[in-house]
Amino acid sequence: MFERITPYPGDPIFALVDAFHADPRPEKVNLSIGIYFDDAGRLPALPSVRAAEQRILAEAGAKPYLPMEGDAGARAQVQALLLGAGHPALAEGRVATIQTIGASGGLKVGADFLKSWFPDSAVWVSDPTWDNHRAMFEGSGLAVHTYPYYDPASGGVRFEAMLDTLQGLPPRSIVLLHACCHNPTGVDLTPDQWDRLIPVLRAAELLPYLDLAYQGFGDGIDEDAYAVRALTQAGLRFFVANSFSKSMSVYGERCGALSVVCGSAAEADLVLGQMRATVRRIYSSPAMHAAKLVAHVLGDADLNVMWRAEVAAMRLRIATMRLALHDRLTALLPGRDFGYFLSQRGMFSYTGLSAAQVDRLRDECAVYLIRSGRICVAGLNAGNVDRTANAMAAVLGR
Ligand code: KET
Repeated sequence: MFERITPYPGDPIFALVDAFHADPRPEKVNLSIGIYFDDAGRLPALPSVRAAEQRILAEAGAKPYLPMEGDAGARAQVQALLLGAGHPALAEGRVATIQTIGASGGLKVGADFLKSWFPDSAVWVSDPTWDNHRAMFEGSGLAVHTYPYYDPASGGVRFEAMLDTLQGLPPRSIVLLHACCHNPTGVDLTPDQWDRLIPVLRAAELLPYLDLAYQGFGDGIDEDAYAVRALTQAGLRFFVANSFSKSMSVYGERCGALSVVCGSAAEADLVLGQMRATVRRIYSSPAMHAAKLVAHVLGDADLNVMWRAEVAAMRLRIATMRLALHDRLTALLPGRDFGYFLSQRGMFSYTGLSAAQVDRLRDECAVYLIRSGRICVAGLNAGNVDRTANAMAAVLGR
């Protein structure tokens, strides 16, 4: 019956985490997965989230199913976080939001929804992107292509080439965009570039799909929502999947949402209805604890302030590590330009290290990063940044 099933080679990111944990070398450094670690190398439990959990425990009671679309309080908080409280689009009722199983669940529900209602549309993702984007959309039966994005020569965005490609796409093509903290490159569009992109999306009648997994890790919680707000302001209809995995350090709780900004309340009702139907067919309804966490942390004024400060501290620590790695590498290899560590945004840096150099870092120095050369800067700390810089300099210098 099952002999013909091919073996799963494993996911490149999760497999590397397993390899890291199995490595007996005590000095090992984990820069693989997109997880924020504190300066002691620990996964933080944010005080705002812990306070929310205490309240949730205190009021623990019956545990009915949530509705397919999730908890109303959590959904309203997500909308306010994305657009800013009191945004006219919210008052107009033209945003349809469902609580999802992390951003991944949101991306998947959106992909299935799009396959049902836009079956002839193809998906266009940045070159490069998070590998799972392609896997998820292809898994829903949609064709996936790439548009030009990262320019290895300049370390910037091939913005004109990106616009050229996008303006030539068939109407209703789906364009996956990283709202901030581009994974894997750390290279984002500037607000000016978003402002130039939006008319192109509109003129070509494209369907933007934003992935916002790192809100708060770029320039700030509101700053990182620039794309969401600018697209809404421009009157575009679009999808946005957002995550709290990183910003609340609740990876295993699977807190996320999918929102669709629509043209009217009537449209939003139709979209919400079919998103509910899509959820019912996949996992029926989302998780209650995840909903309560989001609703409490964002919905309680004190916890919200606390959380914003915690996110700012994580963002600042990453910036400090970027600077430390930059300075150390510049001292070790004075002829080279490591300015990209400072200009890139979010958890990730694209180092330009080749797969062979990445393999050497792992084998010879116990420094783990994925083979694209992406490092998770949030895995660096005061105790390992010098060692990491020395190891990188050694493989770069030879
Ligand atoms: N979108 C992006 C762009 C992303 O980098 C991740 C996770 C997710 C969505 C998933 O978010 P969640 O809400 O937890 O479902 N990325 C890291 C971990 C992973 O690969 O799953 C990473 O790239 O290392």
